[in-house]
Amino acid sequence: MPNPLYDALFAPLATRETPFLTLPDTSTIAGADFHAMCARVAGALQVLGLEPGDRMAVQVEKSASALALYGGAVMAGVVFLPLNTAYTPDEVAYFLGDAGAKLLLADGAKAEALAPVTERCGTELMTLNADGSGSFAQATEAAPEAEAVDRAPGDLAALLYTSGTTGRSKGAMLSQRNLLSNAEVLVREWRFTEADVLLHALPIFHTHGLFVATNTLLLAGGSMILLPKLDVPALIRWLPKATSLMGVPTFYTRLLDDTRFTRDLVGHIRLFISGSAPLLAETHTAFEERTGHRILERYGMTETNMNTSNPYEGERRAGTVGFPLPGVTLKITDPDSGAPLPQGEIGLIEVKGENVFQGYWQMPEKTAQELREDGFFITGDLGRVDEDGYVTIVGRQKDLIIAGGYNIYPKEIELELDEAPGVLESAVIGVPHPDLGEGVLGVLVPTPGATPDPEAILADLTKRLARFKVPRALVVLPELPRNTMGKVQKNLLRDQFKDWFKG
Ligand code: MCA
Ligand code: AMP
Repeated sequence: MPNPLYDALFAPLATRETPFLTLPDTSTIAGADFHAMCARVAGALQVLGLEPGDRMAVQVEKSASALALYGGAVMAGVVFLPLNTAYTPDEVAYFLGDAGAKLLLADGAKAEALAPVTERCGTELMTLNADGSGSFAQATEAAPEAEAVDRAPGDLAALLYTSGTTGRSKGAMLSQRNLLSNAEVLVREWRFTEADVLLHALPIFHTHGLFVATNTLLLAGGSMILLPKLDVPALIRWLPKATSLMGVPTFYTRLLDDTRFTRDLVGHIRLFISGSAPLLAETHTAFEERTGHRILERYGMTETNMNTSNPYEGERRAGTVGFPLPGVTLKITDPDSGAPLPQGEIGLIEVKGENVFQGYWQMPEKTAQELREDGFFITGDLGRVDEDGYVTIVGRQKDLIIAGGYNIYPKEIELELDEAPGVLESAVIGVPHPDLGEGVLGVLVPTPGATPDPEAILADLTKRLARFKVPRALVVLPELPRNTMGKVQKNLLRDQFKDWFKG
């Protein structure tokens, strides 16, 4: 019975006796053993009554068992909904309710705080801890190894939430075909083979660590060294055993900050890839000077997987995101009229291809705003294509901050700040940050006669919002700069506070 994503990515593991995963303690998990873990997850999901098309939300620490949840979901036809481990129970509640998730898998340490939320949402709560224990772990031990169920290429494999400019997150519906077509292209374009060992230190709740990294290595028949998070000393220990690394720009700036990161250390590496946020040209240059390697920068989105990439062979041009990938059509359009612009002009980047998602979960209007009837998706990124065909991202039309590769929508934070005691209104901006690329800064305007207490406001915010979204600092201004239409001029604020996080 066909299940295209399973057949291409996971089925080949079933007979593989060589390691698919290497863990931080140097132990390994053979392909066949990982396949069995996935099959038991699928078996447990079936015993629990989840059917193909049901949504399973997952908020667990990174581990081999956590990765097997993805494989098990693919086998059972269950839609995989991974959640950032930093999300608070309030934030998780929104995703469970919106997606109508049948099951939430969470770390045992968070179960008590999440129980009222899952009860309210009618979602079953089970636990899976990083050490492989928990009620779901027990369920998988008792479960039979299931066979993969039948799936069509257009069936949903995953629902990944992206924050929204209006403050409400939208679930990007990704089909089996969306994921598989992109993995096929990336394996070819980046020359991944079964000889590859990827050093995997990204989170597995986002497209980058979950699909770009994992799907590509699965399809190529390669293996991964699975580290729980970015930890530079661990990276330095493991780099000599790897052939490739994928990271957000912070990975590369932090490595460069360490004197042990040398050309000798990376003699075994064939490819460094960067994405999710702009890689500064100066990082690119410093990296090449230190290691002799040119980082390959690519550009993608949750809604589209990967759209463009610098070439494997040929010039990897600093400050650009390379060419549209095979199968991806990219055009630059006028933000007002939607009409295509002449080559070289700056406009909105639109993309079309098998990689482009199926729309936003239960949001037909939002889908219609961003996904044109002819299949072009309006990315919200501003860019241009130079005469050689290289795409450069020059900015964003969407009001979005990218800190350390995490997307943060100012509106969500402004809505909270506006409610804070003594605050009349607020504006949240991203300004240059030496480690994270952009850092979140909140600007407050007090209600007449009031003196807002930034520390108390931030402490309160932390209860409701994931910490990475909480502004690193709050500043108080008598008023916000506005244009004649009354719109807040965030560009002026960004300029005024551009040095806030510097030195
Ligand atoms: C952690 N903190 C952050 C971030 N990460 N603050 C802002 N932005 C962040 N990205 C805060 C924590 O809340 C905490 O705050 C403090 O920093 C230390 O936390 P810790 O966990 O120790 O941080 P870290 O381990 O140093 O993590 C930084 C990191 C990590 C390595 C940059 O965030 C990371 O792995 N980012 C990758 C994100 C990613 O995979 N993005 C791909 C999205 P406090 O001290 O207040 O408690 S997919 C995508 O964008 C598209 C599809 C694409 O093209 O890939
Ligand atoms: P997300 O919605 O989390 O998938 O983030 C997607 C956004 O990340 C894109 O719309 C871009 O704004 C940004 N992005 C991804 N890769 C790059 C890159 N190489 N350079 C600049 N921005 C990037």
